[in-house]
Amino acid sequence: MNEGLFRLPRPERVEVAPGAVHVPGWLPLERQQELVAACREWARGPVPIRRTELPGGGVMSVRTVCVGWHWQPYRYTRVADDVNGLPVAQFPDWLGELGRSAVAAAYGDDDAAARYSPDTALINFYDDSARMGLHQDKDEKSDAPVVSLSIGDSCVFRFGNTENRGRPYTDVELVSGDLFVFGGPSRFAYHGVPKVLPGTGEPATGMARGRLNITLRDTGLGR
Ligand code: MD3
Ligand code: FE
Repeated sequence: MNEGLFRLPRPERVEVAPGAVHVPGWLPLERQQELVAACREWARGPVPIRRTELPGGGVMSVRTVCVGWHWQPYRYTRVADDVNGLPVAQFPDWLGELGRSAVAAAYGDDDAAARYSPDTALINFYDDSARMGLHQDKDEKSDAPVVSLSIGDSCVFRFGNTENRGRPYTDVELVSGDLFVFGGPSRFAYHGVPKVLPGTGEPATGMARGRLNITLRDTGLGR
């Protein structure tokens, strides 16, 4: 049904839970292309993109590179002592500006946007089989919102509750160009990516395959 004939309309802004706002198609194609190019550079170094090793001996299926601060389970450092011992790339001013526009678009609150000052970006690359289990992000010492930008293949994003990994949760399809902001009561909710939908991306973004997710955060660790 509906295949190749129509595209269902996507709403402008959906508040999935208090403080959790999905803005479909927020990033124009040119902005997606710029981000893909920037992420490609960061993926080369100074700290190359890699699968993060977990303290329990596991290895994450997504590949991650960080900017501003380096995340390792379960803390942020300036130097990637779990990879090659080098300091991560600087967090550029333009990325903070992008974060402020994102908060303004999601919340329609110019004061919240002006106050938003992320100091780190975590960039995750998903191949066809990569996933992220349900988890909370609580290594940041700030309750500032997390801004998430998706590029490339679509995925199923699972947004849960703040209590546990179980129900209730809501599954949302995240498409290339989508923005999601998680603040307020949603900042410490469980969330994950149960699957990527291979081949759904538009190669013109610069992503021939796979999915890229960029999250902007304030570590609360200072400059
Ligand atoms: C809700 N990344 O890097 S982005 C992560 O698509 C992470 O790569 C997923 O979860 C990804 O930690 C999901 C959406 C997201 C990111 C951070 C959140 C949702 C969040 C923090 C708090 C609540
Ligand atoms: Fe997360």
